[in-house]
Amino acid sequence: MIDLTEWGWNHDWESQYRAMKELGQPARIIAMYQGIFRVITQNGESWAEIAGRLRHDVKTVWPVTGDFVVVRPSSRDIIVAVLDRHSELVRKAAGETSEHQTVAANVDTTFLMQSLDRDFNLRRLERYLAMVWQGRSRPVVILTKSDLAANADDYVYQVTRLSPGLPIHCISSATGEGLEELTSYLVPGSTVACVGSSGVGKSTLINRLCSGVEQATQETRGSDQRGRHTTTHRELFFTVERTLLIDTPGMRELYLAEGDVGLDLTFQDVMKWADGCRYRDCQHRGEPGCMVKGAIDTGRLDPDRWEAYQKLQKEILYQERRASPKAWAGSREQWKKRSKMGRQNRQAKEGRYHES
Ligand SMILES: Nc1nc2c(ncn2[C@@H]2O[C@H](COP(=O)(O)OP(=O)(O)O)[C@@H](O)[C@H]2O)c(=O)[nH]1
Ligand SMILES: [Mg+2]
Ligand SMILES: [Zn+2]
Repeated sequence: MIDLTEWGWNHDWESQYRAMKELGQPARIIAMYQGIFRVITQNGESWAEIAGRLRHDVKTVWPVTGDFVVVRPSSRDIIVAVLDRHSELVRKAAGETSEHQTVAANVDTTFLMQSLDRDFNLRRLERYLAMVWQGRSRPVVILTKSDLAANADDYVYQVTRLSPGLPIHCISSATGEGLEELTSYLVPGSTVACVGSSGVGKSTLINRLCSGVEQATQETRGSDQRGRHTTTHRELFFTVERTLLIDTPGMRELYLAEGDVGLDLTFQDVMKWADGCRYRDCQHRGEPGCMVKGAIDTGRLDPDRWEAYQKLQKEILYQERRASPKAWAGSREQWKKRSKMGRQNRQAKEGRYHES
């Protein structure tokens, strides 16, 4: 018998599941591979596929690694329900599509990983941060391969300037430097996902943190719907501290899906300046009393960061328009209304909004 609480099951999941008890038993997805899933239930690991009924329901949330689901035992378990997620990591799928790709679900902490040899890039880090904030998980920046960098502190400084208060660690899986700092995130029963470009050292780190438990490269064999044999990698692992770690596929480029909460949280400094502009619909293009321009001119706001913010905002709006063209028919008006509303919400939250 397996104790699912070790796999992150808790009272919240139990109360969601209570209404679905007659459907089957609870399970967590530990890997996915082209339509088949590796799941863990109280009886151990097995293969599962999604119920035909769910497959054709447009409202179905497609399960991903980290999801809690309800399965009906069968020769291959059948996934009959997906429990509501408390967090998720979602990006826009690559290419000319408005489809989303959920990378992992029910992630408490996300390790945003960049390596100090070639990969370090603040603009990319901003993208990842926006994705993590948007998905309601907690970001921790991990700069990897510190053994290859002579000036690791410079990089840390750059990230600190980007977002004061953001946890950041320099590590080396080769020498072990900094690894003990990460143990504070390895809370038993919690789930941590590693995200970042291919080659930054995600799997190597997971192997280190899991040493003696499991190997991140361990392969499981099964067969897909057409009966072909497939080899897949597990994506969810146990650390020594009984934390669950999710290895995500490296992304060459990250495109953001809809939602501007993540963007606002990632660019709090920019938001703060923009909220101070004299005119509420300031376009920050040289209007009198524009705080954004003022901040850039006096060196308090990095023009590259301002540009990055605008670029990501455009990208997200483009996504939203594609996703629901009707809602965006009066596009320009929507734009204005929307940015105004966002601003009023923020100001209301900070308790300094006055009707003017
Ligand atoms: N020098 C050095 N190399 C590392 C470190 N961590 C990983 N690597 C190497 O970087 C390469 C990519 O690592 P991998 O874990 O597969 O990256 P992933 O694609 O993010 O999973 C491998 O050759 C690793 O041996 C490190 O801390 N220092
Ligand atoms: Mg890997
Ligand atoms: Zn302005």
